[in-house]
Amino acid sequence: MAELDQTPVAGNGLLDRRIFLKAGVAGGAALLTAQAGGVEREAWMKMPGAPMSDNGVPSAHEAHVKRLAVSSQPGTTGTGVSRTPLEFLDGLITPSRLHFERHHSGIPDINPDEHRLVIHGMVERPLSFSLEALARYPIKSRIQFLECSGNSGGLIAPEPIQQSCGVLHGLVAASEWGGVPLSVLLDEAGVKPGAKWIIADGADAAMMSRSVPLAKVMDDAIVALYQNGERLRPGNGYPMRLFLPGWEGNACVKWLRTIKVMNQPAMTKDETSKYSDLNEEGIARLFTFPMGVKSIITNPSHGFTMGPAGPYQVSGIAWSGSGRIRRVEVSADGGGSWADAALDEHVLSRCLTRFRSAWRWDGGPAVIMSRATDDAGNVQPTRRAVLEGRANGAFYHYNGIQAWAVSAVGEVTNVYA
Ligand SMILES: Nc1nc2c(c(=O)[nH]1)N[C@H]1C(S)=C(S)[C@@H](COP(=O)(O)O)O[C@H]1N2
Ligand SMILES: [Mo]
Repeated sequence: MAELDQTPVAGNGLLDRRIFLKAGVAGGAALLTAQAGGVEREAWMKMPGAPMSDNGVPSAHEAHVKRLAVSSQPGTTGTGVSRTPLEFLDGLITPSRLHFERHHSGIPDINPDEHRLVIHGMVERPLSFSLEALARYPIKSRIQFLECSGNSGGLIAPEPIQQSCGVLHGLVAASEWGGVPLSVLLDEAGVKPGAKWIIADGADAAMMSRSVPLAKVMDDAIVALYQNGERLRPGNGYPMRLFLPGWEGNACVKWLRTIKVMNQPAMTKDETSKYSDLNEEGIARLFTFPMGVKSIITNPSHGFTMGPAGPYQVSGIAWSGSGRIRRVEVSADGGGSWADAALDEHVLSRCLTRFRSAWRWDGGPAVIMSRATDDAGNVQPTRRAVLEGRANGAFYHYNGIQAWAVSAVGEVTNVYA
């Protein structure tokens, strides 16, 4: 094993991120004590294994890795959320089965042969597309995040809520989204002069509808048909959804049914009574579209129990609705000092970026935090800065720095630092 320089680079034991370029920092392996002659054959090597299957499922030993805090409002079938279990995941892509869900009136059972996407309003030629017709257009695919504007809203509570990372922050996920650029479809319909917005409607009972500026639509919006290489899952909008890279999840209308081209926003219920941010004077800021720069340490996080004092990997995700993550810093002394984390190889625009730091935990109390900066220069704010000037109870678009406390017995909890 290579000799590692484990001189701290920031307070309370943060080590150089370059340690990840070298092997064996955590030293978790057990020494092989088996006698010469090798390892025993395990029971599962002594009989043929299980057959193939139509659909892959995770190992039964990983059954605890599932969507979290799945809840519907009383008296409804599917008005609520399920959350991505961030603390059990690594890498940047969220498995489709664990992608969070947010439905305002459950998942419609759509027959793809009967479903149509209609483009109308201020266009020369109103058009109607079947799924089959849409799927023949050139598909553009990108790996990008989707985040609900209500994500992390629990962090406005006066006292830190003791819940897992996924329960607190799991309304975010990243997928490879594949679909037809909406600009291609609108060009075909012929947008009339003076048009400035579109109104997107969903085919669910809630009739989710949102106004989106035409500039964004023509820039990079897609009608997504594919998620991680397969057709969308019903809960994520099958057979088609609007996907707006980096913009709040709510505007990414699922089960997309109509696009109306307009010269002004529609001021729908979903963008006035909800998803707008109230300031302390009681004035709502309309349309907070791009999601702010943000990062979360997922491991260790609330509910973890540390092992013995020694070297640990601190890992998490960072993202920004404005572009790429340029930098993530990690602190182990409650923000007193910071050191750059290593970023995984794939640093994509408007995507989750995995970061890792090496930390020598000395076995004493510590507060670990992460702070992201994007390539537009936006720096993730403190919790205090996010809450300043906000109305009481305004919880949308929370992107404050998350702190986890590690106690002297190694228990990890949610704290405000
Ligand atoms: N038609 C429709 N679209 C919708 C919603 C909905 O309830 N109905 N929920 C919105 C919200 S609030 C979010 S955060 C995202 C969630 O997408 P997901 O369920 O695929 O994670 O879809 C958005 N699009
Ligand atoms: Mo949302």
